[in-house]
Amino acid sequence: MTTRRILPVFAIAFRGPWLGLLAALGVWLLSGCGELSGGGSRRDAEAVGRDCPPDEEGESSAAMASAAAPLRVRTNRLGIKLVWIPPGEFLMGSPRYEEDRDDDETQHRVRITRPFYLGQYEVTVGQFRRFVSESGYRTDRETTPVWEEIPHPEIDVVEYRYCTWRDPGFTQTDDFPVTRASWNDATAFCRWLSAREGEEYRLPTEAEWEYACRAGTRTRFSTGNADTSLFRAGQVIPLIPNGMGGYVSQPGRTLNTSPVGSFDPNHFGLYDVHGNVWEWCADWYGAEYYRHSPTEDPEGPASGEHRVMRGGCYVLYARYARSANRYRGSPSLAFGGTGFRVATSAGATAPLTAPTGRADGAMGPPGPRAGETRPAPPAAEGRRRPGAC
Ligand SMILES: [Ca+2]
Ligand SMILES: [Ca+2]
Repeated sequence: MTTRRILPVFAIAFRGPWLGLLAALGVWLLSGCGELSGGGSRRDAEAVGRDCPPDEEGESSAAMASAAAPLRVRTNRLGIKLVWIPPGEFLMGSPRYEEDRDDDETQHRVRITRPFYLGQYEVTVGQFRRFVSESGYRTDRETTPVWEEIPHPEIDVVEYRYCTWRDPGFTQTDDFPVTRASWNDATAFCRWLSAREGEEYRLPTEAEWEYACRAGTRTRFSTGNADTSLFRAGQVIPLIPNGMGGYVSQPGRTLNTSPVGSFDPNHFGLYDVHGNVWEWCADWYGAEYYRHSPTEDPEGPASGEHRVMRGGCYVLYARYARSANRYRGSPSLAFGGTGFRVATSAGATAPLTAPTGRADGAMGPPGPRAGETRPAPPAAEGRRRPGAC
């Protein structure tokens, strides 16, 4: 791995306890990276009638049937593993009773009418490096550097530096997710990948992303409702409430991203949909969009100021990684938690064929292959009884 510091560290400051440092980091995230709560209004819930009460929740039959089927994965020439996602119907957004929900999560029914492939993992540093080396692309962060504070709680200091995807402020290998990728960078990667592979790659729509993330569940996370349920499935800030107004840290966890696939997948076989890095979606963000969204294959507002990102990231609490949580940023925004995964509709309607092999030069982490069994369904808390509300 090549790590390059654009500017040397010029200052080392701030001494304080571990939790104080994390609190400072949280303040930075909330102030420097934008507002984390969604827009919209409390009117949203009333606009679509009642939400499903907890005891009447149904489950997506297509998603559940798919969960029992063999995992269908193909690997493209770059080595990106793509999981086949079946068409289906689901409730997008969150019910009014969901803890920590924002007003822009009005629950509404959505149908994904066409199957598609979605990256099994977030795009990695190694894959992004191939893109940059072959195309000469310079990211938004490289053309417009941004000053950052990088905490080092293990030695009780904060350093200040310019960070890019090459140098995130901690040691990374090629299997880590790329960070500090803007929406512009992510879509440039998709254009390059499309030309290289001879098939169209794109970012998932926001609806496709949430459908794939939930994989048939309606709970706060694909793992259940409790924050602690997420710790086995995603890299979020390693703190949990101690019940006395404070937090305790999870032993053995770091403040960095983790190599992709380090945690349990959801039962579509997708890794890191919760946490690690935020994932850019194709859509413009619309705070009111859910109130009038088309039912079939919604693609977001026709125009806007911000693009959508989903899934939370490694320096935020679990609640930001909820399946329904929405965040957004300008297309050029890139910070420590911004990454992406790719989608393609190419070949998604073709019948299942023999497992595909990896071509020469393929890159990417290991993972389930076509024909392998899907991961076990989530705990009972994350499953729902048949029958829609
Ligand atoms: Ca939000
Ligand atoms: Ca993620």
